[in-house]
Amino acid sequence: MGFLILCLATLGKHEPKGFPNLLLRGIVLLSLAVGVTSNAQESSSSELEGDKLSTADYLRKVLISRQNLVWIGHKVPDTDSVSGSLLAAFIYGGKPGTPSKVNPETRFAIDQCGADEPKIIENFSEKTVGLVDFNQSTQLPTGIDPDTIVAIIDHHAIGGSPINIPNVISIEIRPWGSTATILTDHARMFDIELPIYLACMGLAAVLSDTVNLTSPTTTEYDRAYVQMLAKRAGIDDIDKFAERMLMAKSDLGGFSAKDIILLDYKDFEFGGKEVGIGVAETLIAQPLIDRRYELQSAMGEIKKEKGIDHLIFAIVDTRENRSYLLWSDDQDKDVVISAFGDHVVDEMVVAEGVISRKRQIGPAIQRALEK
Ligand SMILES: [Mn+2]
Repeated sequence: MGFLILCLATLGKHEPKGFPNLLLRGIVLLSLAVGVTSNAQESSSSELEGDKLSTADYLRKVLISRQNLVWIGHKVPDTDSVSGSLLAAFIYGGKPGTPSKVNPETRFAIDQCGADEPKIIENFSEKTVGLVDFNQSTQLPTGIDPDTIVAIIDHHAIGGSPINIPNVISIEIRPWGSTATILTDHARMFDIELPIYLACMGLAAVLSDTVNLTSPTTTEYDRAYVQMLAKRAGIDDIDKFAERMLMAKSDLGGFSAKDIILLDYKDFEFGGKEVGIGVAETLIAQPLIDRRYELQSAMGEIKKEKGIDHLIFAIVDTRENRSYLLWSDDQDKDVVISAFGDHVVDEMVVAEGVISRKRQIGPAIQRALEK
């Protein structure tokens, strides 16, 4: 049984011209391929003597032959998870899908890009599944048997409750700004030219996840691929495209408080506690701030329904670069204050410079709960 670790030292030849020589610094790029029966599509030793096999080559080799492969993102979809599933299916075969209805921002991107509406997939029986944009069991769409998962392509921390997968599978996690950036890199490694609509969806995903390249999660790779994708998509004014997308996301007037909390929501496990974190990234925070008491009471209801230990909601003001943290009871208030300090204004903690759930809000809450 072979045990093959592929480090992408060969990636260098694929770097764009003038790409900073940051090559693979801090990139977790590791594909483990172990010849367990279900995954035994290993190269024979003679095949290994030719061109060096990159992670993406290996993934492609393993995945392209999969029957009934579907690509799916986290339970509550966002633009990156939807675009990630479209990109992965295009590169690796299989079908794209979303576990539930797409959010207003993704809808905007689909319309702008002229993409096909991704199908909602709820029945995963007889399917093999590739996961994009998450690795936590708390975010696994209902009905996916971990035994059927064949790959994970992601840019999130392994965190407190990674999916318990019985088989050894291919996992590609890079600390980049979006899953779409990673998949765009894969496409380029294979010299696959993305169709215009898909370059446009990829662009929307990078811009969404990195808040137009301003989030602390942004890397040079995200910047470089944004330029490349925008060129391919024929989008000259990237800032304007990002702004219109963020505006589409900001328009939450027609949503109930409960919907707003659950629109961009993720469950986590920190310090043995079940923790829900909802965020609303917005360019116009005031209407949401005005609804804070309504939001707080909806949070109390959701917390009870889900039976979770903590529920935190953040109004993320991407224009002013700050977040307003909300809670629904004293217990959660203590967590927020311990995580973000005691700058309490109108029953909210205002956290200056905090805009990323992944890099800032989640880790701060995790630290507070694991103290
Ligand atoms: Mn993402």
